[in-house]
Amino acid sequence: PTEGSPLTPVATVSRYACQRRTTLENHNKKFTDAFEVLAESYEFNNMERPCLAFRRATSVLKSLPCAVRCLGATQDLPCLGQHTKKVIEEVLQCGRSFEVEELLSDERYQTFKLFTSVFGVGPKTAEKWFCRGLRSFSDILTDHSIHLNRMQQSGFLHHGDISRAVSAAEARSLRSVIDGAVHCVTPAATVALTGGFHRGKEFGHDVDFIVTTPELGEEESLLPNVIDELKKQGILLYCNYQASTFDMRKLPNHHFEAMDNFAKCFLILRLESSQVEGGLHCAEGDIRGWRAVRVDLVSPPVDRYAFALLGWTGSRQFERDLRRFAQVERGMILDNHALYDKKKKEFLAASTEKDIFAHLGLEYMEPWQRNA
Ligand code: DGT
Ligand code: MG
Repeated sequence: PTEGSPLTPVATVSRYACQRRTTLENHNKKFTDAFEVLAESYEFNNMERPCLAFRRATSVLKSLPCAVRCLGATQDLPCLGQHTKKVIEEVLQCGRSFEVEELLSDERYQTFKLFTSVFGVGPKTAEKWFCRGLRSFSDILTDHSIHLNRMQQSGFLHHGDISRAVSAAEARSLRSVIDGAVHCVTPAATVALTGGFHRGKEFGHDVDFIVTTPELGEEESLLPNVIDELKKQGILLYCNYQASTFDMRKLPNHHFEAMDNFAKCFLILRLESSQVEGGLHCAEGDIRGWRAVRVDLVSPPVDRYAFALLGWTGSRQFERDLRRFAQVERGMILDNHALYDKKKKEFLAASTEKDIFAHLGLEYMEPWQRNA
């Protein structure tokens, strides 16, 4: 039998992304690209369940070691419902899905896609603008009854640059920029690259870092000082700093969509072309000599470092399933701050990511295997 035929015995695929090693090599891109459009469209319509169903299905197909070549090959796979199978069948037969094609040319989908590409604009704002009959950036920017917050103003100002992907070379260069600024203000502090680049991605929409201090409590002044330093260097184009609201007595929250309570800042930085090996990944920026890049810094207390690292490394689907696994299979609550055992009524401490996998009774997975 050929690869992917229903006669080939396949090892059972777990319902949880945290039990599937998923690298960046996706053999089922033609299906997962279609699913992504559907998931996004449901997200734009505030329909969480079907949105998550398509995200889960995407993640299952991404984990497979080979391409799905017939519908029969999907029969033992978890998380694939009728709707997803119908799309797979269409793609197998016609090379495309008509439902997806229709969405891609749908005015509502296109407008939401455009509006949510702006930093600071989510589906709710996009909906508000769409309902007012706005369809383009110029519609928004010339409508004086629309109030843009500071984040959205910067989002529009730098849209050309920050809507372009950040390359791994640019992420490396930003790492030395952040390293420099952090060590200038706190020599003992540590900087770790996290998010998609930590999982080995070649491109990302931003660059994420975790910074902390070896001395508990010293992290409190870290980000404000780093921000001052970046300002002094003249490379801070936008900054939204959120002080910590972390309360260690509080139980963790298994809802992934809630952001964590660590001190963090969402930045737009100016990256010089001369600092990037091979130049910028942004043609306009290369001519100009610099580009704007989105950077997130999060600064947990050192005793929560492992939880923060695990939570910020992603992928989002990996994180959702890690929390769901903890809750459903282990009776534990996991978030970016802590792990709590509900039966024993106790917090489980961890100083490395491996400790957390071990508490959960999961085999350890390297960041590059978490591309669910
Ligand atoms: P990208 O798009 O190339 O930047 O891809 P990622 O994986 O770096 O995604 P990003 O930067 O949006 O988020 C990095 C990680 O941060 C993500 O994998 C999990 C965490 N994170 C981001 N947003 C949220 C959120 O709303 N809630 C929670 N709990 N974690 C989040
Ligand atoms: Mg990222």
